[in-house]
Amino acid sequence: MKLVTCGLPYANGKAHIGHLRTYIPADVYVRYLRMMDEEVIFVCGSDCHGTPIVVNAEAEGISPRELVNKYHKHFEEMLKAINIEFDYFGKTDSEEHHTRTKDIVERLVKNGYVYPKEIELAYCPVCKRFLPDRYVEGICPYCGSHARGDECDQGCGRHLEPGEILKPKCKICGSNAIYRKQKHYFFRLTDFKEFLLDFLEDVDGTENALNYARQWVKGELRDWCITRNLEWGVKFPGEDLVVYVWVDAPIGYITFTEKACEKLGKDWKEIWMDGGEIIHFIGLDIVYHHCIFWPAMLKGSGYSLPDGIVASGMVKVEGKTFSKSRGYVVWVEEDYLNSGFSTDFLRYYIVNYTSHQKDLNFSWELFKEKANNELIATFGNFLYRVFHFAWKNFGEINVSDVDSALLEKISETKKKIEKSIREWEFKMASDAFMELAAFGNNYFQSAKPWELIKTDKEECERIISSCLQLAKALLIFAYPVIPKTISKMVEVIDLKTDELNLEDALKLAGKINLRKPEVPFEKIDDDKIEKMEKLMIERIRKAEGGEMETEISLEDFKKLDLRIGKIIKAERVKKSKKLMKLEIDVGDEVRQIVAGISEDYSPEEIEGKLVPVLVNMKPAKLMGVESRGMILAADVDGKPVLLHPDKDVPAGAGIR
Ligand code: B3M
Ligand code: ZN
Repeated sequence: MKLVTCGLPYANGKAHIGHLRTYIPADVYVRYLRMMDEEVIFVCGSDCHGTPIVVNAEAEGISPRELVNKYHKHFEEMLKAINIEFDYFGKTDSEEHHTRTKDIVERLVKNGYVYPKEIELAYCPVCKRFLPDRYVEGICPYCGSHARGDECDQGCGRHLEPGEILKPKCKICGSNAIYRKQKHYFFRLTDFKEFLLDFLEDVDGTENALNYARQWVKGELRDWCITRNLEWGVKFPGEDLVVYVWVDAPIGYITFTEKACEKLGKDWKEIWMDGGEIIHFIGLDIVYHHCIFWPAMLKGSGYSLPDGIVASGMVKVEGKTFSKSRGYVVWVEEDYLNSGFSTDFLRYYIVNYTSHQKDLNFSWELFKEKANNELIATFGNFLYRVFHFAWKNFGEINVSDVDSALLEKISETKKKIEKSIREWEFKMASDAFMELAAFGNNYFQSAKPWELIKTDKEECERIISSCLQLAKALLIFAYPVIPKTISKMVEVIDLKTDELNLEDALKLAGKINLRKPEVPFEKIDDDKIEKMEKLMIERIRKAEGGEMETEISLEDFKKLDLRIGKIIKAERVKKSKKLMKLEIDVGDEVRQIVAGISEDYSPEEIEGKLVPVLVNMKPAKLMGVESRGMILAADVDGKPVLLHPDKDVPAGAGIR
């Protein structure tokens, strides 16, 4: 029995493309394995503990439990929408999880791998509390970058031990923290150096992860502080402390396996106690935890070790490093699903953009091209043409005689896919079926069945039979990547997705009673992509502007030179429906200002009126007419309504 897991999302925020970068390939992997007759259990769940949760809950003004429930539900919905089908998607704040974590910690204690030690911890004298992990920010002692409590998130990426961060500041109130002594518990990671070196030689997985980890272990290992001053989390036995979130989070893999097995009528111990096969899919940023801490914990407590650690490369958005705070992000719900794009487009993009280990760049333009040119014009086109032709001209057809060159091609593709999957090369697998579809298009095009049907119906039937066999193979090969579309398409030739098997791609389809096919995909139009790009630019701009966007200081406000001006003269701008040229006395001079009020006011009715003016507006030319300043008006459904002072005031009176 094989277990496949995905890194657990923190239940403190919404799903984004960074999550999918790992989850979609893992889901694709599992679907292929199942079509290769492997028995696989696939689990994941919400990471509910640690300061990432507590700090965000505090910021949202709700309890950690409320926060966790909210985002857990969100993730469940997103996974369902994207067709990522875990056998179990759990939560680490469940009772079973507390029990399993307690068991492992107690075993580590019993086996002599845990010891207490007094350490200096960051403490906020204003908030009067210790500052675990994300409660403290400061400087990374290794690279000098700005870092948060337990990780150098903006610099070298190292895990930081409590007390290591330099110039600590309280994240909540901003005061300088001081260091104070307190007793904590440590795991003897240094005892595992030899074990880890061997483990990292033997374990399967992607080189990006393993190479890093080997370097770290060859360098210096330090014992690991595994307790924290928090209320929320799994209690450390006998103390008023909880275990560090990175102790309990990976144990979630075990808890969730137990739950999945309960559901499926299997025995979880076969995996975690008797050495079943365990494969972890993770992001590059959590390699240290999965290749070093986790195997040492498992070894120290007598559980089975992972057999494969597969790390996905990093994510870029429109060419820039993924960053939620800087706006380089694609939100699964808000951006993608709410815009109505087919989820299969995104699955294909993520799998097919590049090798699993390399950086994936998400660009809306490329997204459109890949969907329109590859999935629609190549893949969908072949299926639809063949199905439609066969349905219209034959209805029922017996696929018993298939061109041997075609069968050969199908067999080659199948081998390529099997090999790619074993090597974690999901792009190669999807390239393989895309090439087969292109081959199919050529075959159909050069055989010209639309002519043959008139001249040689028998030959035409042979050609279409061959094409149908190819179509059947394509449905099977592509199912793991684009399951939603394929579930719909298989109905045309009466297949069932839960019975699909790679071997069947070569078995002759036999008698088929065709159903009328639907068009497999809807084309993506330029407008929609432009809208997405605009949205992205807007978000980045906002992020750059930072605070300015929402709140401005009195200082900022004082930069505006706002005065009451008197309209001396008004005249419509020639050839413009909207614009009116105004001469306005702003106290010390008369300004020429162009305003978009011609549709709503006549020059006569506004001459002599007092209006507010932004005097230090950058000069601009509107329809070739210079404008120095801007009049302010109320905006009522896009129509301007002029504003006038309550009493008569002199031109040039300031506005505060
Ligand atoms: N929640 C960290 C992260 O999302 C963490 C993964 C846990 S995997 C056991 O980066
Ligand atoms: Zn650093």
